[in-house]
Amino acid sequence: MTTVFNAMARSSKANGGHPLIAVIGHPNEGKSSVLSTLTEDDSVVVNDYPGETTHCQYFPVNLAGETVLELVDTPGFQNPQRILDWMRDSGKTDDELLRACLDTFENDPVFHHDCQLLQPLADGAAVIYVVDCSRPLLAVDQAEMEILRLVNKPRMAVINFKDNDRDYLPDWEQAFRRHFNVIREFNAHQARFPERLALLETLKAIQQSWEPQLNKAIAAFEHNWQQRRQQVAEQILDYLEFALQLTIEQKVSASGLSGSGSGGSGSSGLSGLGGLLGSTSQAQKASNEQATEQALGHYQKAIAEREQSLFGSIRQLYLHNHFNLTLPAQSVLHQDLFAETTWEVLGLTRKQVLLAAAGMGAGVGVTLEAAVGGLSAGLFATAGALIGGGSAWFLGAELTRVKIKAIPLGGARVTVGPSKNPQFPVVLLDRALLFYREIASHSHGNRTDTVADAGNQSVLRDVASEQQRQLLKLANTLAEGKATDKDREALASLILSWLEQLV
Ligand SMILES: Nc1nc2c(ncn2[C@@H]2O[C@H](COP(=O)(O)OP(=O)(O)OP(=O)(O)O)[C@@H](O)[C@H]2O)c(=O)[nH]1
Ligand SMILES: [Mg+2]
Repeated sequence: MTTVFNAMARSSKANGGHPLIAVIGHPNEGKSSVLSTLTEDDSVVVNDYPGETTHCQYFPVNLAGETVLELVDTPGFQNPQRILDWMRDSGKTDDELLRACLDTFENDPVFHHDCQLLQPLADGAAVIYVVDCSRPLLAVDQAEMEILRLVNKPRMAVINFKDNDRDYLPDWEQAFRRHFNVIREFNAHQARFPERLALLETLKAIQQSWEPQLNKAIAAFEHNWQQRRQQVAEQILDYLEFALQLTIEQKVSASGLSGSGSGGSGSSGLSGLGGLLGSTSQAQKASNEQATEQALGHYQKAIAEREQSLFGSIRQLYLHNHFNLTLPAQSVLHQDLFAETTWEVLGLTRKQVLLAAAGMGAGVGVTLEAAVGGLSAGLFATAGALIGGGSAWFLGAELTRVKIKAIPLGGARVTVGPSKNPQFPVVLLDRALLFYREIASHSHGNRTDTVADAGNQSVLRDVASEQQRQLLKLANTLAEGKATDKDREALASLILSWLEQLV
């Protein structure tokens, strides 16, 4: 997919008529973080160290080859009081003041940052003034705001709370009222897509002539997000199809068998395996066990790898390309797909499975009992434990079929999969939805590990029972390779409707 964003061209000027907005403020207040979140660009440098940004960087937002909006990251003010004193003495205002100020200070290294941040204003930029209002208002802040008032560019104040302390807010608000028409709270670490759009909406109020371009940009952002969600829904569908249809075959070495597969007949599930094990030698049992274990291992690995590739692709679609964001510590996604905890926390409840699967007929079959049985009793134990544990494992909770079949010229073949467990698609889907929720709600300016936890519990336990029924039915047709285009479309749109509710 081509993204609407393009942060490559970093030296553009507002000569194309599109809105140009400089993000300005005191050092270390979160300017770069706000810009990163607004442009969905995690290549913007954000750092604890004040003075991280030392020169302007331009971040155009491109839509179908056209720049509709451009944000400028700027260094923080270094000498606001001295600049303000000079400005007051100059007796000038507006553009004349701006130009005179740049002419006077641009070759003085002491004023390098101040001139850098004022330059975009001379190029026609409006101002987003970012302040962390969880700290007290200082004289330098008043000086910065006064400079912005004197040069008189369209401007809004953006309150970015770095802490929860709101005690100083009244002082700030009073100062803002003197210098800005528009004031908006926007948290660079927490703002999600709707809040970002709301900020763009607000920009219309500071520069009316930009309204058509801003409307166009907002519509394009919305369209782009819809497209991304559709892509994610399709990718999840492909992943489900892969996992539900997967079978792994493993040859059992003939050397391990005492006879030439005499006991092995075409068989499936517990009775087949039990029959085979009951009538063969110890060596044969060991070989069968080993092959089954290997096949189950390959089966789980193939699905886990496919899940990781899906996750990587969702991450890319949501433009988390540079910063390796960490999921909340308590997220169930830290657990393996086949870990017991995963199956306890995700999937439907016993009652929901029974209700949703009612009337589905043989498609779910014996595994329905399995799915609502004791899921915690070693569901994904290794094959060794599985065989050693005997029937309890299978009857308790069968994830997938294991077939062992003798081969005419000696040896046998173990087949694992496809899974007919009705919880299987639900757990796979629940994990994909959870991952999507974390990624799509993670703001690009947030580079810390303290991601707001959106909750760990199953998404699908909370959807309407009719949707759960539909999901099980459609997943079953997918698993059996009988899904028509209409079934696939129905499942994709069901997934899409859940994705839409998550951000
Ligand atoms: N908790 C929290 N921290 C934030 C927020 N915004 C920024 N920070 C942190 O504040 C520090 C400075 O953020 P930057 O975005 O680099 O600030 P800046 O204003 O661009 O800084 P300079 O370029 O150095 O002037 C970083 O450690 C950020 O993670 C926020 O909304 N919440
Ligand atoms: Mg910065």
